[in-house]
Amino acid sequence: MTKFKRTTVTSALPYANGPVHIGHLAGVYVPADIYVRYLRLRGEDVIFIGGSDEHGVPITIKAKKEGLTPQDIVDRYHNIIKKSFEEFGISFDIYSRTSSKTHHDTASDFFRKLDAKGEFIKQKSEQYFDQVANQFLADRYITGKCPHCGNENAYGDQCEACGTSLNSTDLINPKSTLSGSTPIMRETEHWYLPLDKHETWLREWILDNHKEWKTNVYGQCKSWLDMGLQPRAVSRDLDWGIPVPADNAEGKVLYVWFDAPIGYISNTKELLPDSWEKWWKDPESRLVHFIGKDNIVFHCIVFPAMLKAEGSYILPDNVPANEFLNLEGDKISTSRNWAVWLHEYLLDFPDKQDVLRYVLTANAPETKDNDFTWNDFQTRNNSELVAIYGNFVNRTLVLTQKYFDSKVPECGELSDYDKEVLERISSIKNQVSKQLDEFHFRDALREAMNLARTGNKYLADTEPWKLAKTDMTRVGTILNVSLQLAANLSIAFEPFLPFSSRKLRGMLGI
Ligand code: B3M
Ligand code: ZN
Repeated sequence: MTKFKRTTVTSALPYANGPVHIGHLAGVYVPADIYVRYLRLRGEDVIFIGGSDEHGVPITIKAKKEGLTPQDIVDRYHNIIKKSFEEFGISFDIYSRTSSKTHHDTASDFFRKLDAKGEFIKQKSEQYFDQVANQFLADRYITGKCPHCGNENAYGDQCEACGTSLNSTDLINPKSTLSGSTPIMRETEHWYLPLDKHETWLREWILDNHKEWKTNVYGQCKSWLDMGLQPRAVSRDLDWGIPVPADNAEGKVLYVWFDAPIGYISNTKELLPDSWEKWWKDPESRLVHFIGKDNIVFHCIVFPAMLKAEGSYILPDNVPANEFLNLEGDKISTSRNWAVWLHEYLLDFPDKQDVLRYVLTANAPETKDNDFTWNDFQTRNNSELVAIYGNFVNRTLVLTQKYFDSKVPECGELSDYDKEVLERISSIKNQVSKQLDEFHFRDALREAMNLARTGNKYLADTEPWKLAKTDMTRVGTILNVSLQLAANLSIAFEPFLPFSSRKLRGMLGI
């Protein structure tokens, strides 16, 4: 943080084709929110940018299935997602959407600038075309027999039966899902970002200069770079998205992965119309992207190449991507409806945001895929949140009420033990900070919980309820120390458990 004046924190823009689930939360939004709240607590200049990703093929497929327009679909899910994030305490400074005018303009201008600078190449290729529906077919719009396992209903991009990634041309007996007809091959032309041209500086920038990135992120980048980068198409033949702002581009839109990351910029513009540039262009500004592991290549390689090609932007300083969260031993899946959906959780547990935030952080998939189970949820609630944190706060407040009528008692002479406990406060604070600076959220949370553990042990060791008969001065000192500890708990936990912290500050009158 030291060498930077301000930090722009982004979290992946969720596709507005379904609600948000615990996998998204654990991987992206909870850690991003913790980090932002932590920076705010430290008095850093920070903005937290979010929004919905409203383009891409899955949205058009969902719309067709329901007999609605893509706009209907994104309106529905954007609103659900936005509301559930708000209720869950994800403290975005802005949550906008890529169908906004600002975004369409910003992404179009970005494309135009790269085009004018000669940063694209145009290439012809053959693609499946549906003659009945009269349109080119995205891979998802084609089904056929999987060449690996024989599943008759494999998609053009993936066979869900055997998990293999496919190209639509791999499918045996391909059929268009739009009309059921057999598609033909037809020539089309697209704009490509020649990533191969960027390989040299990308290698140096990541492999030499960002060795501090998480090993999962660094490793994935290295393997992409070692395989050698290829030009990537930035346009598609599709009728939903941002029209390609160039000549001879009829029926073509910007590829969703070209426009979506520009959404971070558009949303900053919408938040700060007059000063957005300094957050994105001043070398003293720092950019941090929170994402899931499936988005690493786009944020560490493709988007930086776009920013570099444009020429006036800073590059991300860190991309602390997480691995995946499973649910009860099984992969979370929107299509199989195997997920805990945030908006449904909030209906079932309207005032238990912090419990889920706690469990998802304590069990975050930081270095490997992890599993969410309701059993673990219950255990962590009962034996950690209630038995450690809740118990300490409760005992401290009840004793203060009982013996001092809820007034903060005076602090008498401090014993060595008292001093040791007070020192623990600042050493734990440093530990939490250090872990958060390094994006180790689980360890940071564990440290914060150690403060509550310290408090419980302190009360158990000093037994103020026994001293109440003989030495009220000493009881006052113990409770004074305990109250200081509780006050600091509300700070240490603020990034993680913001609802409980606010409540605790209210109870303590701070
Ligand atoms: N919507 C993919 C995802 O939600 C994509 C992220 C865009 S971030 C610019 O996983
Ligand atoms: Zn298969």
